[in-house]
Amino acid sequence: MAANVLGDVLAKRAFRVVLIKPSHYDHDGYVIQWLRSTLPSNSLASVYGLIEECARDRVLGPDVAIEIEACDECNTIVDVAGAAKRIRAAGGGMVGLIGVQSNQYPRALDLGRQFRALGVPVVMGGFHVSGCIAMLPTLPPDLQEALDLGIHLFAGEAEGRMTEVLCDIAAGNAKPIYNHLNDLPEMAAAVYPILPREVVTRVAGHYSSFDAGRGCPFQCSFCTIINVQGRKSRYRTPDDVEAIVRANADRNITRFFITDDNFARNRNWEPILDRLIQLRENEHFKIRLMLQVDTLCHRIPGFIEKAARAGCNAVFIGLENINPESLMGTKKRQNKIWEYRDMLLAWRRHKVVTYAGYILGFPTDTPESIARDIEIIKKELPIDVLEFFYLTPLPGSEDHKNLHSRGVPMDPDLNNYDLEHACTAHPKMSKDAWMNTYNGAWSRYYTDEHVETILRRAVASGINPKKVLDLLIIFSGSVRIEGVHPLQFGFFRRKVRTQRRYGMAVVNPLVFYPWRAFDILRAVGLWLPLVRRYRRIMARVMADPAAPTYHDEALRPRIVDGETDRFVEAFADKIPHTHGAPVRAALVG
Ligand code: B12
Ligand code: SF4
Repeated sequence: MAANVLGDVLAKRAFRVVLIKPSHYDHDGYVIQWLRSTLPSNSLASVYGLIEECARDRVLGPDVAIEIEACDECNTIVDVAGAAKRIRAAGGGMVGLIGVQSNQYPRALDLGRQFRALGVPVVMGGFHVSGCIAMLPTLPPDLQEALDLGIHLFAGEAEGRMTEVLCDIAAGNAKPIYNHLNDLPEMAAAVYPILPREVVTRVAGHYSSFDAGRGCPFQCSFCTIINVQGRKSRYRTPDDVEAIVRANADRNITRFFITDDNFARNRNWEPILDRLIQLRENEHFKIRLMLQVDTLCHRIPGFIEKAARAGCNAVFIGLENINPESLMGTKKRQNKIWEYRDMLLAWRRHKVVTYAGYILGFPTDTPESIARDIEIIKKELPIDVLEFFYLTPLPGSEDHKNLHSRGVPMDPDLNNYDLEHACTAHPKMSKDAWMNTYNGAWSRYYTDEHVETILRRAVASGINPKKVLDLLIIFSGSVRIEGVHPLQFGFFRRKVRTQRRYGMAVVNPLVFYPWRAFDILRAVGLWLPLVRRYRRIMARVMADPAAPTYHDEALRPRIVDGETDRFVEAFADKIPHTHGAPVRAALVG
């Protein structure tokens, strides 16, 4: 773990805060962790920044130095006994379990249990705690279990509230639950996320993160965010964003994942991008950005152009589904499928790689309709990376609340709420059919033929094909080889024999290590041929003199000479009559 001792050497006492962002368990009960992870944890950076502020302000008294250490369990093995020893050696402190999602809750509880057994105070926060407390009428048994272990729960956002928590823990009179859900902090001038360089460099590509805003105006029923962070846009100022970039640049970090769920709806997007453009173009900061946006972002004048000038080279788009019926059913009314291609082409014109999320298991979905839709996407939409998720009733969402209040059975194992498992029954697909459809979706999209098409489209659009190739390798192999979603992927999987899920037996070393050796060889034996195959495809594309002029249906603007594209025609009878929607007669007539 990286230690950042902020205490003044003259301080007489120390209070050590150990921040851990827990991971979750695989099917064998081992923690999903890697030598290097691929995405940074913004929750960890946010809480680190807040504790650092408390340390600077000496909130526990002028003679108490607050020491902080932080780790993301996705890329670091947690040494529970060692951390407890360091807290004792400091003379006191606490463990913070940070940004705990529902799927990470069982792992967080296991870590909490071990620290509590060693007498260390533990506080847990994040979306599971906040989502459950925000949406459920009573405390669910899993949260009660944490309270019974003496773990303190924090619901809501911690900006401006961390001093209270630290002081209460230090005084030994912390509350069981801190609930700030009805009191969302302003983000202007709020303390910003930051991490020491040695924590950031455990993420491949040395990406750091910050949220330029919170809250989203839309109302998707599967979403937890609106019920925890609200529907009103709260945002940081350009000055704060500049300060974040400068603080990171001082640590030689200039790549950022801006974690706003929908940066296009951040009311301050333009001044923020203008400031980043200024830093890049006038002061030559080598800023690189990944953004999350909605499918209507191309309608905002200047948005895509400014995002690209500010350094955005990759964008996550919540496509979710191409069937308008499914989108309406989950209140995702803002997704207009007839605009998808224009939006994707607009990003391509600025050489930005597009990732699109696709949710499987809407009530009208069947294995056949999903197979058909994926084929339509491959042919008609110029997406680079497509990633699949199960429609999941995440605690904190309206879907979860409704199922809970109607007593509909849901998977009792929270570890499965990772959008990679079927957590409740589907009206048209059995659990097995849904699972096969999910696994089949990856194979159906990432065929060698389509990988070649994506690479050809990249070359024709001037997008760096090497970057696209690396992504295609990861997204194609992650689920099929490592058994984890690409958003949880990292480089070189680690499995610690002794860190197994609570209640599962620790395997004898004579059995574990040969099994693990076989496990590693199996993965290498699957990755190598995949990498070689994709590189051969790339070599073929690059050697083709016609590659720069490649053209296909997906690269064709939506309306040419008054003719509408076939993508929209396929769903003509399902498109609702909303403002701007193509009229059915015009499509099929
Ligand atoms: C960035 C992000 C990621 C990143 C990084 C993870 C991270 N948490 O930083 C990546 C891409 C890795 C990721 C992946 C996944 N994510 Co994600 N992610 C987000 C996102 C968009 C932003 C997180 C963030 O930075 N929020 C801002 C911070 C400041 O808020 P916060 O985490 O709640 O922390 C505040 C408080 O909770 C509190 N707090 C938190 N911890 C603690 C601890 C203590 C001691 C105290 C006092 C206070 C405290 O203080 C913080 C500051 O105010 C959120 C949505 C959102 N708007 O938050 C989804 C979200 C957290 N993710 C979600 C999910 C489901 C996933 C995945 C499982 C799904 C998937 N396959 O994509 C994977 C899991 C993989 C993994 N190993 O993490 C869900 C979780 C819902 C739930 N009930 O579990 C969310 C809410 C989005 C959604 N779909 O609804 N995610
Ligand atoms: S657009 Fe995204 S963040 Fe906004 S409500 Fe829908 S799922 Fe949630």
